[in-house]
Parts: sequence; structure tokens; C-alpha cells
Amino acid sequence: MNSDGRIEGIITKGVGGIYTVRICDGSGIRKVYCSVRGIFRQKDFIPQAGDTVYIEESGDVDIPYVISAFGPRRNSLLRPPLANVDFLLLTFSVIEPVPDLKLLDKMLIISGVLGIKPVIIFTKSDLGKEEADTLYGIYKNAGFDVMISSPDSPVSKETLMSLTGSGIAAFAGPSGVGKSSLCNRILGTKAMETSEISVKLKRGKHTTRHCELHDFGEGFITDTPGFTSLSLFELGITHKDICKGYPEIMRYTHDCRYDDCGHVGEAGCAVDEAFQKCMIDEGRMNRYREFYKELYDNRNNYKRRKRL
Ligand SMILES: Nc1nc2c(ncn2[C@@H]2O[C@H](COP(=O)(O)OP(=O)(O)OP(=O)(O)O)[C@@H](O)[C@H]2O)c(=O)[nH]1
Ligand SMILES: [Mg+2]
Ligand SMILES: [Zn+2]
Repeated sequence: MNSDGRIEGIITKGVGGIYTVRICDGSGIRKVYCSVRGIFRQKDFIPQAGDTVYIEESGDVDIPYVISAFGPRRNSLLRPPLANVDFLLLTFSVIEPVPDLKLLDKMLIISGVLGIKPVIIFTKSDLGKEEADTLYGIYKNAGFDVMISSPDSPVSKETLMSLTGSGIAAFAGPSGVGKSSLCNRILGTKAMETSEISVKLKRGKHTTRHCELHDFGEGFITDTPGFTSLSLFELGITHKDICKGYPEIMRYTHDCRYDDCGHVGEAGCAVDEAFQKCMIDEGRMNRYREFYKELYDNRNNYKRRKRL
């Protein structure tokens, strides 16, 4: 407890305006229900799991505490809806549903822009060993941490814990890829509901509906709801930001002739030269160019940088 009577905590879950806050006071670590002071109930401020908060007793028997202040946010995401994320465990199945690599690359760009460390997990390698090996090679060579997971050989708790340390780690990715299955195995519980993907559509069914931080070593881990689309433009990401999701392009940019080179066919572009020598994956480069063109064409249309 602080000298002013406030208790510091972290929101682990929020459903319908009631927040579960993890605190550490004289009684040890515990979780309490909290409402939130009216001044924070504004349209453009949504308390999120991961937020540091200060709470006071409310006098209400059912919801005994009220959040009276928020700590500063290092970052905040809408998909998944979380604050202060340190690691995004970008989970994509190699088959069923087929991986949407544009979505993966967008998430890598967002991670780069927000300073979040991405860890890529390709699941269901039991259904497509070759596909898993190819994807592993592409993203490993690009410079990312990549793991392959299957029911017989899931990503281990120890490996993940050694990577994520004391931070907040969140699974993120499309529906039906196995985020909850993996999260349950790692936590050793059946905390998260899972479900078969649709036989007809070969897609997930959006089984998980909210985020909940679970203690994980010195830090936290959370499952998240799956999603299918993301707009870089809507998030205020510009053509100049895209490189932040491309470590393999960043390796060459300092040798480009022009400081403001966009690496989309300019004379003296060192990235293009590396690409011609097959040093950069073709799919990754093509998606970079696609994002660049779309955001460059829209460069005068950013009205207000939206919250990420
Ligand atoms: N063959 C195979 N199936 C898997 C694997 N991982 C998960 N599954 C199955 O895929 C289906 C979807 O798994 P979930 O864990 O519910 O997927 P999710 O990503 O949490 O989906 P949402 O909550 O909808 O976002 C379930 O039937 C799982 O048993 C895997 O590595 N291999
Ligand atoms: Mg799920
Ligand atoms: Zn260039």
C-alpha cells in the first residue's frame, strides 16, 4: 500500500466494466474485483488487461475496490486488446487454416513500431511438416525467433519462460490456429476453452472471447481472441514505418544511395540488390512492396494518428 492509501496492481481481466486486479499487499498476492471511477469512463479510454492501476476501497460489498488512477502505458493494442505488452507470440497454423502471411507480416510491423518483441509460433506441423519447415526457414532467415509446435512436440513452458522473463506475453493470431490449446498446455490447465475448426470453412470459430493475464514465471502470459483482419493505415502506420517489421531489409538500408529510399525500385537501392541476389525472401519482399504502395498512396489521408 502507498502512503496515500492507494494500492498498486495490474488489471488481469476486464469483463463488462468489472476488472480483476492482481495486488500484492499485507495478505500476499491476491485478486480483487474493481469498478472504475467515472472520470475514466470516457469514449476514447478503455481500461485494458495489462494496465497498471491504483485502487481504493469502494465500500461496496460486491465490488469492494475502485480504480482511482492509471499508471502510464508503454503501449496499447486493440487486437488483441491489451496494454503494456512486451512479447507477442504470433501464432499461425501451417495448414487448416492456411497461414495468412500478410496478416503475420502486418503484426510484425506493428510489433516493430511499438517496440514489442515478436516470437513466431507455427502450429499444426503434424499436418504439414514440409510447410512448417519452409515457413520456419523464411522467418528465421529474416531474423526472427521462430518455433514449431505440434501436439506431440508443443512449445515448452521452459523455452517460453526463458524468452519472456518478467514481461507480459500475449498469444496473437487468427482463430482456430491453436492459441488456447498451447496456452492450456503451457499453463497445465484447461483454463481456456478450445474448439474444432469448422469442417466446412476450414476456419476457427472465435472460441476465445477475452484476455486474462496468468502468472507466468516472473511475468504474465495471456491467451487472446483470434482475429482475421488488421489495417496498418487505420492504426496510423505510415510507409516509413514498414521497415520496422523487416529486419532482413534493415540489414541493407544503410547502403542505399538515397537516405529516403523506399526500397521499391529506386536507383542505387542496396535492398533491391540484395533481393536480386536472393538474400531476401520473395514473398516477404512482395508483401513489403504491397504495404508500401498502399500506405504511400494514402500518405495525405492520415487525419489523426489513432491509438495502436
Ligand atoms: N493437428 C493439430 N491440431 C491442433 C494443434 N493445435 C491446436 N489444434 C486444434 O485446432 C483446433 C483449434 O484450436 P484452439 O486452441 O481452440 O484455437 P484458437 O487459436 O484458440 O482459436 P480462437 O480461440 O477461435 O481464436 C482445436 O481442435 C485443436 O485441438 C496442432 O498442433 N495440431
Ligand atoms: Mg482460443
Ligand atoms: Zn533502398
